[in-house]
Amino acid sequence: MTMTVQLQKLKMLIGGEWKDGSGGQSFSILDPSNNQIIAEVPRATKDDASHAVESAKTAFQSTEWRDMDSAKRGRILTKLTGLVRESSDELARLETLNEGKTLRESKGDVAWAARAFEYFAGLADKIEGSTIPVPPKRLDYTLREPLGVTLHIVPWNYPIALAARSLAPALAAGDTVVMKPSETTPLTALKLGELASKAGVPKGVVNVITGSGAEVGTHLVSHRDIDGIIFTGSNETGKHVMEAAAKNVTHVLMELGGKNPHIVFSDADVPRAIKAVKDGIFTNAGQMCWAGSRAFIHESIYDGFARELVDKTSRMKLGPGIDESTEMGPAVSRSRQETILAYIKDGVEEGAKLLCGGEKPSDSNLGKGNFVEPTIFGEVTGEMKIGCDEIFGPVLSITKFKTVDEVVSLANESDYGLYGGVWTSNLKTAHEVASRLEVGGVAINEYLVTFPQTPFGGYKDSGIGHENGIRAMEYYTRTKNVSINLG
Ligand code: TXE
Repeated sequence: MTMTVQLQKLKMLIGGEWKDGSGGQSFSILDPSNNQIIAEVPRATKDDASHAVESAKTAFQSTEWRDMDSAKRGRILTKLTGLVRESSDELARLETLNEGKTLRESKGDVAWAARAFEYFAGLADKIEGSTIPVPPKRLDYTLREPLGVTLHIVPWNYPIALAARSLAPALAAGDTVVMKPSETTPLTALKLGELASKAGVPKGVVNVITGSGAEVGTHLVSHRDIDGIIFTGSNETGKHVMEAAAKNVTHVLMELGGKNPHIVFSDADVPRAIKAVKDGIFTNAGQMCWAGSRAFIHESIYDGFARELVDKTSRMKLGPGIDESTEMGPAVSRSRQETILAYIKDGVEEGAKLLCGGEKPSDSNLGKGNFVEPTIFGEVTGEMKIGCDEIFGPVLSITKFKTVDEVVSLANESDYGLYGGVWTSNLKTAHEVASRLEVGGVAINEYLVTFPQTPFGGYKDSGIGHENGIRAMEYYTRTKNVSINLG
């Protein structure tokens, strides 16, 4: 399917104005299915970044937003929810053209983003402090105040969903925002900035700047006027961000990588489990922190399971996400494609058994895009690079296990601890494994599920703190204790 794309020249949102970069430079934004330029966005300078922080700080100090009746803030978020829903076709199309994922996935992500705004709209006037029993003739209570100017560093794999995931609670809390989307996928974040203004968010409360991580990101994370950083990305960058934040004692909320176990017991609903194991890794071409990249299958069902999984995987239709018949789109960039292929080569050299995929697709129509075949390895060990690194691509390893103890120990071998899946019809096994997995989230008898109302965060090297749910508000607000002597 071919598609004519009109080149968009976009601006970034600073202090309520749409601006070019002060250095006059721009980034070309590519469609990963063919590497054609689909948009130009400004390349922000450090000055632009400082200007965005200043605008957010002024908007915070002006108190219009943070002291607004919280029910009214909620109504503005409700309006934003409606605008996102009304624009969902455009947003989904933009997301697919920019990130590469299938249109069906983008529609799901946009719907999820709208739900996040809706959920936090409802929470805006329910952020309560407490009264605390203290010795007589005193009153002690706590106030939940907005955190301040929050910096949102958003990655490229779920651009709109992850932008909404942090923007919604920050706005509900009365914070002001500087958002820096990934330089690869800024289009839907810019659109969100536009919709937030349309919904009635005051000028300067939401700033969206398009700049590189190395230049603008580094500058922002060490800025004194940033009160909290919300970062989703790689562990390596996350550690740099934490170091910079430590110098200013800035709060951080981090969601980093994963190498997630997906466990199938012999008493599972096998056809559903096969589909979930396949979707759990090949959705978004495997570019997911919560990808079920390590599947553990009970030995009694392993052979049939593996045969059918490999068969279904080998028949997946690759193509541009915009084509409705596509089952898996490309990697987001040429460099990601190269990294994934290099991991596959390593896996073969280290002795893992390649069961399917492993190459760029042979279809010449896909040659200009960043496609990698969906790939499955057997006989992978935790010592191999492909067994322990987050590949962040369509590469699955499948391993046999015998007992609960063995599979729990294999699953917990990883330094990561983001997410895990368990398939069984035995309630006792399900609960036991869920409690023994060292991960921040477990899905039982389904995979890849998260709601704006359920906490999402990592154990071990996978992150700090929680997004989503009421608990997220603990991060986006500060607690002040007030103690009064009534004697
Ligand atoms: O991530 P980076 P990259 C993992 C995944 C992937 C790897 C590399 O394993 O293969 O990261 O991807 C901004 N200061 N995840 O290189 O560098 C950058 O502009 C401040 C997991 O794209 O972490 C972008 O907005 N910011 C993940 C964001 O950080 C900086 C999602 C993420 O980029 C910066 C994405 C700096 N010094 C990648 N350098 C997940 N948890 O879902 C970069 N950035």
